Amino acid sequence: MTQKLMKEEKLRNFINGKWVAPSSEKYADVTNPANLDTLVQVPLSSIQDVEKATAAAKKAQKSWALLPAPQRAEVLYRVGVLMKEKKEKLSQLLTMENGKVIEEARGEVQEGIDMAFYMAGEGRRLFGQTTPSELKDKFAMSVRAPVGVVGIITPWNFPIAIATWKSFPAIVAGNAVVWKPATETPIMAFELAKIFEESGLPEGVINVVFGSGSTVGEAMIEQGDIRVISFTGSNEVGRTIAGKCGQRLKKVSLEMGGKNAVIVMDDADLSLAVEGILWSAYGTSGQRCTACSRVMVHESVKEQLEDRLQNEISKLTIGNGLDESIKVGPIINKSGLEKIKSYIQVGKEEGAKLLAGGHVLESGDHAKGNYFAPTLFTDVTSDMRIAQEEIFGPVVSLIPVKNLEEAIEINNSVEYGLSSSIFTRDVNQVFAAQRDLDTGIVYVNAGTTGAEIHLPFGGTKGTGNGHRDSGVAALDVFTEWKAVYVDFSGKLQRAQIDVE
Ligand code: UN1
Repeated sequence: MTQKLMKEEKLRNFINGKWVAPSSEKYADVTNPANLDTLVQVPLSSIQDVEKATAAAKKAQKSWALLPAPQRAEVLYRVGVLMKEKKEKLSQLLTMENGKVIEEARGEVQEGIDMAFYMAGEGRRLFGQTTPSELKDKFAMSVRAPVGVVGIITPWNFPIAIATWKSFPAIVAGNAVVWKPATETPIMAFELAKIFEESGLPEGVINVVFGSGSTVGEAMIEQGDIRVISFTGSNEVGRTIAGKCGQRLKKVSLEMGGKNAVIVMDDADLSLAVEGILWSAYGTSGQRCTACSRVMVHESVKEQLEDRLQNEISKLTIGNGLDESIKVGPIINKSGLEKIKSYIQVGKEEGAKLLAGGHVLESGDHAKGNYFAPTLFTDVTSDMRIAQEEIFGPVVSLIPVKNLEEAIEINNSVEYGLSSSIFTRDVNQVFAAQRDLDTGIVYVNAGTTGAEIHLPFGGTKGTGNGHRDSGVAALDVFTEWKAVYVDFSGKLQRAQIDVE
């Protein structure tokens, strides 16, 4: 099926501007989760490939950083134009390798295009600061300096958008990149690398090494010349990376899980709330860090909300996302499916009431892929595991609450703090909620998904370690602040001492 869109059967690493086979000569199959067809083979690279990529990046970075930032930005601008030209092809390939429905795939590619143009603009800003000196005839400023070689590790659930959130700010700031994409979704990385090549980006500025986290990811952390690791993925892997980077005093930016909630107050526009919940809970089959998996509903509208959600869930079409009429695509792989299934059992044992779904879809066309029925539990209490742990699938837990205070307390009781939302028409509740919800992203009268690329993306507590992807905040990950003092007095002035 990919034949129409790409001719390669085996992908290659992209190192120093060349397409090269992994030195291990090992490959794994990449499977379309909608029908289990094999799409391509992805290299399982070895440590040597990471070493080569790092050396190439180190060599390329110096002259790349000397190129004026507006010129670096022009390359990114061309990347954006090329992505725009190839948007439909990229979107179709994305649906094939990841499973998300075509409308969402187009949205994700658009996120990458937006990021290219946004970061291209940043090449003419990269603002520093001037600060008055305490001494006469002395000028003081803070400028952003590139870190050098940076390592990025990207997940399968947003294989192109998240890659752009990390690589574009890195590049515009004058860094060179070693990039390990997820082995489940290497096609987006391959296509983006081709676009970089076509855009005229000098060789070695971006290097793509495909392979496993335990070999390629670990080797990246081991490389002394890689000064930053930016990772999006699971909490468990993120904690391991943080530990290893901490040992080596390597800067690390982590973006991990979520247990995101929608709050529905008694004065909410219920139709809007239902739409918001459906879109953010079952879109991407719940496989977003931002996906809604809890709904705190005011007890006075609980039954109405349950009925409406049940009714709408029954209308959701589930299948191969290339078909424009499909609303919910497959789960990425069998182990994802098993994990979701196990949480259904947990929810039942904990005493939650199942209102919809709760099973794998195995008949007809669904038998060929990894499909899970959109699921709704109700009468959930906040202490249940299904209300605390990230499931990463289309499973929502309704938790009845008495007031906003209780809803906020429950929202904040989980280990994560990525995204939250409130549906209400009361302006006082809006402002109280945006202040008190302990998450990096808060929505009012919208679901928990749909972050825009020019705002900071990330969360509090177990979601990350205080850094942010995208937005201008991303530059903080990929630059060092340098304080520069220029003394034009012609004499040696001693700070703190020669102050009159
Ligand atoms: C993710 O799930 O890791 O806000 C990224 C959103 C998307 C990005 C999600 N723009 O849902």
